[in-house]
Order: sequence, then structure tokens, then C-alpha cells
Amino acid sequence: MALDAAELKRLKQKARQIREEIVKITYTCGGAHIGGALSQTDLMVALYYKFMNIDPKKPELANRDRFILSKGHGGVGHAVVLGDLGYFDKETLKEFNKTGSPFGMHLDCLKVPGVDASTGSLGHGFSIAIGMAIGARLQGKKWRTYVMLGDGELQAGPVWESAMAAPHFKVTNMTTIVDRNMLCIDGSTEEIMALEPLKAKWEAFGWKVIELDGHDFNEICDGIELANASKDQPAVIIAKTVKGKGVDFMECDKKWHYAGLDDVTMNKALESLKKGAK
Ligand SMILES: Cc1ncc(C[n+]2csc(CCOP(=O)(O)OP(=O)(O)O)c2C)c(N)n1
Repeated sequence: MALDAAELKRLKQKARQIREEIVKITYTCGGAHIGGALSQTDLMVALYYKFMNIDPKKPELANRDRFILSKGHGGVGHAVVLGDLGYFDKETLKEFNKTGSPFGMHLDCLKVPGVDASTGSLGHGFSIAIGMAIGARLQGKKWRTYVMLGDGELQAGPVWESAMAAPHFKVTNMTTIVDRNMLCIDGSTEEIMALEPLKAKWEAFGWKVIELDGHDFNEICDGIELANASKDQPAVIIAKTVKGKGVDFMECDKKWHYAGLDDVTMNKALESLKKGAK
């Protein structure tokens, strides 16, 4: 169902603000995985500001929904969201990835409130999420697990072991999202190790597959609702996204997978985000 105009505006504005903060932190910390952080933003905003049952003042709340960023290098974007929600003092993000700071490039669940699993070694967050979801079911708990994978991450073998396990164990209290921005660390996923036909692969493993535009909040919200309602098979959302989304000179360019910003590029990036805002 289409979001009402006020809700759509709220989510879009939040996403723009999160992207601006990602740009600013990438500048202050000297370099970060900015391309993938920008591609995942709308999906994360929908989850954290609309769907997830969480209380930032009680990060350990037993019945909270869980979120695992299996593409842990997007931690800069996750940290911005958590700081904005009030899990910790946002000002501390100025120290992101600096010596002595709680924030490493990949977030540590023992140091950063709101992080449900330490990730960064690609291919592992997915199996952690499945274990959490099975654990919740065994304990009769109603909370849900959300997990986000990068498409380049799908080139890692353990992903497919997990993809095989979830339908076998009917893990339907978990929603999986793939940030399908078509780029991995050093080029196109299709040139480096092809994933297509991706939908057919997930289906063959027993998943319900929902394909959508990962920058369209109406599609994202409908897709998450559909995935959450799937009771016979686990659901995966393949969200078509743009690496570097919102910053014109970064979009679809592998060079911005990991990069630093100087005064000129930061201002250009902020200007581009401002221009693109509707
Ligand atoms: C096991 C493992 N191998 C290699 C890396 C290095 N690495 C960091 S990001 C990345 C590419 C990931 O691509 P993708 O999942 O598509 O991320 P996105 O484009 O969304 O940033 C790689 C290979 C890693 N973090 N973990």
C-alpha cells in the first residue's frame, strides 16, 4: 500500500540526513566504505525508522528486533543511524575509526550499543542471523531478525551454506535483504564472478524472492511487509540499488567503494545530495 505523503517525506528526509552524515564522517575519519554505505541507506532507514521494534534507550531489550549488517564494511552508515536514533551520543562519531574510539570501521557489538553482531568478515553475518532466528523460535520469542548482505558478499561460499539451511529449517522469522548495487570491491559483480540469474538461484534454494527498487520507499516498505508475512518459506529481498547513491560523482563508480574526502570533494558531495533532494 502506498505510503501517505507525510510518511514518505519523513523517510526521504531522514535518508538524506543520514547520507549527509555519512559524507561528513568519511571526511573526518580519513576514509570509509562510502559507496556501499550510501547504497544501503534507504533500506536501513525503512527498517530502523519504520519497521523494527527497538528502544534506543534500552539497547539490550530482550524482545527487540535484531539487525545484522552482514556487509559489515557498511558500518559507517550503520553507526550514523544508531547515533541518530540515540543509542549513543552522536558527537562521539567525530572519533569514528580513530585510535581509542569505540568505533572501528567494522562495528564491534561489545563496544557500540545497538549492534547485534560484530561483522566485517564477509559471509558470516548471515549464518549468525539464522542462528539468532532459530534461537528465538526455540524460545518461543516473537522478535524478528533482519539481515543485510552485499551482492559482492554473495560471492563468499558460506552465504550459500546459509541460503541452503534457512529453507530447510523453515526460518521464516527472519527477513533477508541483498543490497544489489552490482559492484563489489573492484568492479562489476558480473565480471568478477557472475551472480546472475540471482533470483533463480535463491528460488532454487527454496526462498521466496522479492525484487524491488532499493531507493523507492513505497516499494521497500511493501517488500518488507511481504517478506515478513511469508510463513512457508524464508523471504529474501533483492533490492536494486546504486552504489554511491545520492552523490552524483560517486554513483556506479567502483573508485568510491572505499575512499577519503578532502574539503573540495566533501563540499561537492554535500551539494550533490542537496540538489538531489526532492
Ligand atoms: C571474507 C572477506 N573477504 C574480503 C573482504 C574485503 N572486502 C571488503 S568489502 C568487499 C566487497 C564487498 O562487496 P559488496 O558486498 O557488494 O559491498 P558493497 O558494494 O555493498 O559495499 C570485500 C571483498 C572482507 N571484508 N571479508
